[in-house]
Formats: sequence, C-alpha cells, structure tokens
Amino acid sequence: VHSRATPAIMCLAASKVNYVWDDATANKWPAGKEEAPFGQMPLLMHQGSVIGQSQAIVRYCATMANLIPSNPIDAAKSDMVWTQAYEIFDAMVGAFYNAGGDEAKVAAWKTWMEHTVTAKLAPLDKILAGRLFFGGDKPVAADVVLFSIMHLAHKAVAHVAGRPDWFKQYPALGKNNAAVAMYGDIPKVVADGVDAYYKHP
Ligand SMILES: N[C@@H](CCC(=O)N[C@@H](CS)C(=O)NCC(=O)O)C(=O)O
Repeated sequence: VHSRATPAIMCLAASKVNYVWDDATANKWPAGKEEAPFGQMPLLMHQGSVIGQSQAIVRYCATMANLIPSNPIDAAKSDMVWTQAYEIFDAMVGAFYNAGGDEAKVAAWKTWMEHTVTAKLAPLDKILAGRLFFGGDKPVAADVVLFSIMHLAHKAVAHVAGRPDWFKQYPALGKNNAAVAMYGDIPKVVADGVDAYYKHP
C-alpha cells in the first residue's frame, strides 16, 4: 500500500535511483518486527544497515537522490517545508484512527479535508512565493515530499463526493504540484495502481 514509505519512494523515483519496494516482507508483518529498530514499518535496508522512522528514511533517500540543497540554510528551508507537509499527513492519520464512532470519524475527516489541509498549505504558498519549485529552478526534497503527501491526501478522498479542490486558493502550489508530477519517474509511481492505506470511510 501507499503510506509512510511513499515520500521516500517518490524521492528515489524523482531522480531515477534504483530501489526495490519489498512489499512481501511488509505483507508478512509482524514477521519482520524484531529486525525493525522501533518495531514498526517502514524500514529502509541499504548496504547492511536497517533504518526505521519514515522521516529519517525520506532524508536518506532524498540525499541519495541529490534532492538536499548543498547550502545548509537551503537544506533547512527544504526540511521545514516537507516537515510542514507531514503535518497534513499526521492530521489525516489522526482522522483515520478517530475512536469516537462512525459519525465522529466522518466529522474528523471533514475537518481535515475542509480546514486542516488548506490551513497547512497557506504558509507553504507564501514560502513558494510564486516560484515553480521550492528549490528554485529544480525540485528539492521539499517539492517531492509535499507532492507525495498531497498525492496520499488525494488518494484518501478520491471517492468522496464534494471533496474540496485544495489548490483552488493556491494556484502557485497547484502549478508546483503539476510540475513535480511530471518529474523523473514520479509519473510511474503515480500511475502504479497501488492502493492507499489511509482512506476516508
Ligand atoms: N513514526 C513512525 C511511525 C511508524 C508506524 O506507525 N508504523 C505502523 C504502520 S503505518 C506500523 O508499523 N504498524 C505495525 C506495528 O506497529 O507492528 C514512522 O514515521 O515511521
């Protein structure tokens, strides 16, 4: 399924870095739990090391994919943007796990869909400041991770009638999203037909 590993996969795809998406191990879970540093998925295995925590995995994959700006301030600016994007994801996970029953769950998704996403996008639109990419003339981790998380968000509500158009108020973010969608092998990941784990009921 597309979930917490997706932003890291998209970073590798953006720069056409080879990877193996081992969903067989994931689907045998909890068989691999003992090997996981924090007992959870996703995991990255590379050159004999096992890395847990999806955001650490994103940073490593973004490094491998040359998506981290070499200037430390530019790298921090990219990190702050993609960490903000994760707040959209985390709030979606919160709605998914809402324990208040069916009505409360739908209400939590409604709040996320109609308020949280746009509220989190508003400062990102200011930071983008009408440029095509957060990285200037080419995508950096900020662009790819934001794209990935909005892709997961769109997949989560694709079946919901009356879902909002999140980029309507933010045409520059919409253009950024459309440009990242065409970058490297990202179109292949977008079109892979793999379902999303977190979905509106
Ligand atoms: N903070 C962790 C959270 C990881 C997490 O919640 N993983 C869940 C799946 S989305 C998991 O492994 N659940 C199965 C388990 O805990 O055994 C990350 O971002 O990687």
